[in-house]
Amino acid sequence: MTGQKPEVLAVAKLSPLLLPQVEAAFTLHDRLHESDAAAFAAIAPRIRAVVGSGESKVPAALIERLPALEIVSIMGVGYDGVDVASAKEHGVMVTHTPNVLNDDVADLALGLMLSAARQLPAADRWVRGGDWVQRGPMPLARKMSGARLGIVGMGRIGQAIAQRAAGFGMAIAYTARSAKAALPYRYLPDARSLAAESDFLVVITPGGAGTRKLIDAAVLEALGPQGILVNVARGSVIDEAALVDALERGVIAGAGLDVFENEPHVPERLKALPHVVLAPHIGSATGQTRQAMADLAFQNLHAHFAGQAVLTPVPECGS
Ligand code: 8YV
Repeated sequence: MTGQKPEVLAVAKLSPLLLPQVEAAFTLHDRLHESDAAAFAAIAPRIRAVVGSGESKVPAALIERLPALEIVSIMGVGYDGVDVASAKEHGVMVTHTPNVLNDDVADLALGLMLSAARQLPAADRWVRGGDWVQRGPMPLARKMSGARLGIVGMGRIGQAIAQRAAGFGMAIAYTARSAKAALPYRYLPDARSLAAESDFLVVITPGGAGTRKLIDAAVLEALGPQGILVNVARGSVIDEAALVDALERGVIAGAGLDVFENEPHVPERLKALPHVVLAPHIGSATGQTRQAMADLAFQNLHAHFAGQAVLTPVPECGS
C-alpha cells in the first residue's frame, strides 16, 4: 500500500546512533529471524531492506527467505558476512560505509604498532603494580621510528596507514592484489616476501574467503623474532592458532590485535601473553566516526527508497 513505511530487518543490534533514524523512517523488525521463527515467517515477505554492522551475517539462506528484499545496508566498511553474489542474483543492492572511518582505523593501527613496540600497556602495569619501585626500570623495548613497515592490503585505509608511518620516518613497502603504480611505496608480490623484509607487518585487507588465513605460520616465520604483527582487518585473515604458537615460541616478538577469529571470545593463551596488545575491535569506535557511519548507512537506505542512487554501493554492486 502506498504511504506505508518500508519494513526493515535489523540483523545486528543497531548502534544507538543509527537506530533512531531507522525507527523514524521505517518499520523496524529487530533480529526477528533469530528470536521468533513464527513472527519472522509472517513478516519475511514484506521485508524490503536489511540493516546490519560490518560483522553481520547475511547469508544466501536469509536473502532467499526475503522475496521483497531490495537493499542490504551495512554500517561498516567490511561486509564479508554478506553473500553479495546471492544478493546480486536476487537483484538486491548492497551498501557499506567506506572512507568515513579511514582515519580512525589508521590511527589505531599506528597506536597498536607503537603500543606493541614500546610495550605501553605493560609500562602502565609496571607503574600501577609497583614494579618500578620494587624492580626498577622496565626492560628495554623496540624503536619504531625509522623501522621497516610492511602493509598487507593497500586500499584507502592502507594508504592512510602509510601516510602516518611516513611521519615516523618508516621505510614503507606493501603487498596487494596488484601493484599501485601511483604510490611511492615498494611493492612485493605476496605477504611472505613482504614479511621477510619488514620489522612491522600491518594487516588491513578485506575479510572473507579470499584472504582467509592469509597470514599463516610461514608468513610469521618470515617476519622473524624481531618482528611485530598488527591486525586491524578481520580475525579471519590470520591463522590464529599459528599466531598464538608463534608468539609463545618467540617466532615473532609481539603483536597488536584489534580483531579475532571468534569475537568477542579471545583465546586464553593469547590473553596470557604480556607482549601482546589486545583491543576489542575498536578500529572505528569513536563518536565522530560512528556517527558518520550511522548517517551514511541511513542515507543509503533513504536514497534507495526515495528512488535515488545509493551513495556507497559495495564495489561488486557499484555503478
Ligand atoms: C565495526 C568494522 O566493527 O567497518 C567495519 O567493517 O569492522 C567496524 O567499523 C562495525 O562494522 C561498526 O558497525
